[in-house]
Amino acid sequence: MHKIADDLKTKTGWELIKTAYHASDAIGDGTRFLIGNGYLGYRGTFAENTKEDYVACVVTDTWDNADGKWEELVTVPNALWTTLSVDGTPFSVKTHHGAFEKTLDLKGALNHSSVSHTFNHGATVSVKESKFASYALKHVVAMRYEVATDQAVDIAITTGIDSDVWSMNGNHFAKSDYFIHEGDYGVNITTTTAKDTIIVLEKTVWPEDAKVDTKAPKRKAHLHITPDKPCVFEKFMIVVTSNDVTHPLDVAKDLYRKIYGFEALKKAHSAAWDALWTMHDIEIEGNLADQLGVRFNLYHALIATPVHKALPIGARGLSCQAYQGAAWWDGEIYNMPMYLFTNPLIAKNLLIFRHKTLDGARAKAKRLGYEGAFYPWVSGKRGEELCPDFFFKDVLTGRDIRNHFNVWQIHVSMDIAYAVMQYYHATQDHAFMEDYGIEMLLEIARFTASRVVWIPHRNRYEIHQVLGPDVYHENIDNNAFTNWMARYALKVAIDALETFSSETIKRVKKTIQLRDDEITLWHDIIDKLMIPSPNKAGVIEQFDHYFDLETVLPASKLKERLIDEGEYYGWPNGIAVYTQCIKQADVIQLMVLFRNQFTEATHQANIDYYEPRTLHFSSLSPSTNAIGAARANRMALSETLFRHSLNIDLLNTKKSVTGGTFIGGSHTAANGATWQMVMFGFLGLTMEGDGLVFHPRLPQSWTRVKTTMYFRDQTIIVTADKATLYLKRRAMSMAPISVSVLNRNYTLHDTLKISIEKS
Ligand code: IFM
Repeated sequence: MHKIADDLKTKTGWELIKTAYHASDAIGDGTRFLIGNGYLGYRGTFAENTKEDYVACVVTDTWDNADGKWEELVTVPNALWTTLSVDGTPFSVKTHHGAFEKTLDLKGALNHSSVSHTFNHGATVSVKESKFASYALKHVVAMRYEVATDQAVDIAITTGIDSDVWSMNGNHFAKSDYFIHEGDYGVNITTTTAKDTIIVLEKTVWPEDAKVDTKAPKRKAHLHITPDKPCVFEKFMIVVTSNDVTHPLDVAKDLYRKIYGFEALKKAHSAAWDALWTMHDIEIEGNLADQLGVRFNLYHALIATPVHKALPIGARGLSCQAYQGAAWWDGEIYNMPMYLFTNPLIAKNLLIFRHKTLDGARAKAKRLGYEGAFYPWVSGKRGEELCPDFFFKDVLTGRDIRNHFNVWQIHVSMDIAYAVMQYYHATQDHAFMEDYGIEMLLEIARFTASRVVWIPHRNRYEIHQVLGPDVYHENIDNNAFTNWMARYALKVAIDALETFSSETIKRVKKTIQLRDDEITLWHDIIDKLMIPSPNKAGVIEQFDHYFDLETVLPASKLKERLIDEGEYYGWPNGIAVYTQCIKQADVIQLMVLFRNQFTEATHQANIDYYEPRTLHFSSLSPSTNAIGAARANRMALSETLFRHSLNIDLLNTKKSVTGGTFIGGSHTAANGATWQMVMFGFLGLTMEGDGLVFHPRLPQSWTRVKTTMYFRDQTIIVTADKATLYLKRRAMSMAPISVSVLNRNYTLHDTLKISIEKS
């Protein structure tokens, strides 16, 4: 057993094992041991738990606004709720945890827990729970509940549907009616503002000799168990909504009929996960903790990703309602890259969601006096801005703070243009561009052009009053990241106009009524937009006058200035505002996106400058800096930040509740960026022209890393150790791929074995 933390272990890097129960870990463990399938997420709680223990089953595409302020995904009634009593005494993990083990099986995407207790009369009774959110039948969560004993005892199992759910912002059940279906119960819900129908139906499989009282939605079964006759009880929770199908009740009943048992369902689930791991696994030799950390993060990235529909990956995935299950720039910049190179259909889905929400982005631009598509900072289902004007509270005065994420954080539109081009580059999917991509690029360029300002005395365009990725500094001008991205967005729009067939372009131009004078303006902005470039020391200034701000080094020292632990560090008067301390990667973010356009020396100058000034308070930050540091050949720093990022959810290093508000849950950007840290950071992967570039620099302890990637319809197995990079193509009949490794060019026909040893 390899120790990960005091009470966390792994055997093979495929499982996370927790060996002690602590009541205070309820929130963290609910997230750590989460099960999910991109349709729903079921927190890693115990069957007996209730809303006080943060039990939740969060379902995609159920946005509803119950309190008039926050639109969020709904947490549905818990149909797995089950309690046990032994000879009349309630058995609870909270009080009876003699021998305890909780495991997240990453390979099979299941969680197990086992708890045992010796009662006063001498009997030792153990309860084993296994659960999975079926990847094969996305509407089903399955549970196997086993009670074993070393002496004969009478037990009572109570089970039912617990509708008293944990919901962050109001009660979403405007109406909820119980119904009986073949001796089991279901609940038919109508949500508050969306008026969606949600059906939750239980299916119970009792042991043959159970005496079941079927009168109430919470039913009790009495059993006599002996050492050679444990009780095995199975329960299934079926969830279907009117956003999935027209007749959710019929579909739920149909699924009820199709479920035969835990093992049969598990077989199909395991097969689906085997296929997922074939596409996404990264095998690491030499460091078992890193291996576990990488797989744990990939697992959480996968369970957060809807594949059944074009929907976003929420910033907290399906682990809770925090961050509203909405689309943030995280989706394009942190989650999508992995899918680009493993399963581009998912990347396409994420982008189609952005196309579906173009009208919302157009409406936002218009409302604020701009043109084109200004995507929401926090996007709802129709592209409506969900980010409220008042996000944080000033804890010293109790007053709301007007943050401007929803009006000044304009880079989200350009990030989407970047993602469209990354997708196109990786796939050459012309049809996607013709149907969706070009229109998005042109509308984003249009917005960009309407957002720049012409400064006659400087003879240039500038971009004023923005926030870059570092959210602490608001109302800044010429943010390097934003200006670069703006020029990029205009360039790719012009490229699209020049490269796609005139017929397509004519059609799209007509659809969006794009005028030629607009295109002329785009050319002019590309030529004359202020682009912050490296100073003499090679450092790019994050925004105008950033270098004049106070230097506080290391950034962590800033904390000493807090009057109250809960103070917000940013705009307008937070302790970071007049300093160079930043919340998260900003210039480094830019350099990571365009990593091959900067020399190693420039990467070094900037990582050396900015990383010590970065607080890494955003879960997005360590991963980006880890990649930047690897590009800069600052490998020790890169490794530290890599592990910092890996551990965010694994060791639950972030606050779960702040000022009484739940902000816990999985950090899907960090989960998704794990793939990037290995591939873009340690293997130095980028796309260039029609080929791939590698610049491998493995962590000290790694002896080998192996993964499978996908590029332009071809599957490539990538293996690297300290001496060799080994590439093998699966589809030999296709055109060879050009590859550059450590600045030397090769052609990949069948296999390539390249020495990467330092000379
Ligand atoms: O998108 C991020 C942002 O960059 C920092 N705060 C949290 C958001 C959601 O993850």
